[in-house]
Amino acid sequence: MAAQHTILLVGESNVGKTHYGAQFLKRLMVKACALKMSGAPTNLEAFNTALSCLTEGKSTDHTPANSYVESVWPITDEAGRYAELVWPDYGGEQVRNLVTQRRIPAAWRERVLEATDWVVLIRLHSLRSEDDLFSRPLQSFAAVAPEEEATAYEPSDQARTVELLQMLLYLAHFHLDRPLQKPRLTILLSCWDELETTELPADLFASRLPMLWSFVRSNWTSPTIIGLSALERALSKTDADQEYATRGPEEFGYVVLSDGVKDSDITLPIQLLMADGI
Ligand SMILES: Nc1nc2c(ncn2[C@@H]2O[C@H](COP(=O)(O)OP(=O)(O)OP(=O)(O)O)[C@@H](O)[C@H]2O)c(=O)[nH]1
Ligand SMILES: [Mg+2]
Repeated sequence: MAAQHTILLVGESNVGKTHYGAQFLKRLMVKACALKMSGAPTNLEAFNTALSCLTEGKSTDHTPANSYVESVWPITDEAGRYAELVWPDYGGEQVRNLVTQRRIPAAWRERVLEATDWVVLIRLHSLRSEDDLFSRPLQSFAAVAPEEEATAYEPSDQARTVELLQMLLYLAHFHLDRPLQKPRLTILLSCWDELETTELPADLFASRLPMLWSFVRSNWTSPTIIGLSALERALSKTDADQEYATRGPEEFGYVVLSDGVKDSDITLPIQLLMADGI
């Protein structure tokens, strides 16, 4: 029986969801990965613009805030396992709004309930590292006038992400009395090339976002942390990258697996989920 892998792909605006989707799809189309397209994909429109920009060596635009499209890609892996991959593309503001408005639209509730695997994209380079008790002396917090503090309060990027995961877990009726095996959680540290690091993805994650790491590690039995560079380098919206245009976008992009091994097959995070079974 065909497994349906409905990915709950979670990422705020500007983390690289659209470029990853387009690069993934391109790999499937030109057969430059271990996964094979084994039927007709549907709803490719969401990625058409991105695909044509990448072919010219340019990056594509921000996805409109209210848009939400699901594309379905029938795929088989090297062991012959078949899956329908349901891949969404949407404006990342929707994810930010779930937390700030503390209301889950019905459509998002359904998506959370239907998802088999959770894949969270985090772009470390654009996250703020907050001042806290560990980086500033206590007096500097006491010195802030109470009213000022009240208006300026905003949860940190880490706290917001923990809150988001907690809301999703609650919605999906998962209990945290023991660490979860399902839904499997994969964290992709996107735009890995920007970080210019040789650290292991999990080590970097743990040192940059210790609170989030601790939440993830204590609530999932085996979270997977992978570095992802869907593009391999920064692209401009206006000036074409000639090498991209001549060699083709499928020649660019890589993942850094948990053990630090770099691989040009950016579909690997999904292959790992398929190999693990449902
Ligand atoms: N350096 C580098 N830049 C990347 C990579 N992937 C995406 N980008 C850039 O990051 C920016 C955001 O990428 P998008 O794919 O549009 O992000 P998104 O998550 O779809 O954002 P919204 O549509 O606003 O939700 C774009 O300017 C991309 O060119 C990468 O692997 N490396
Ligand atoms: Mg987008």
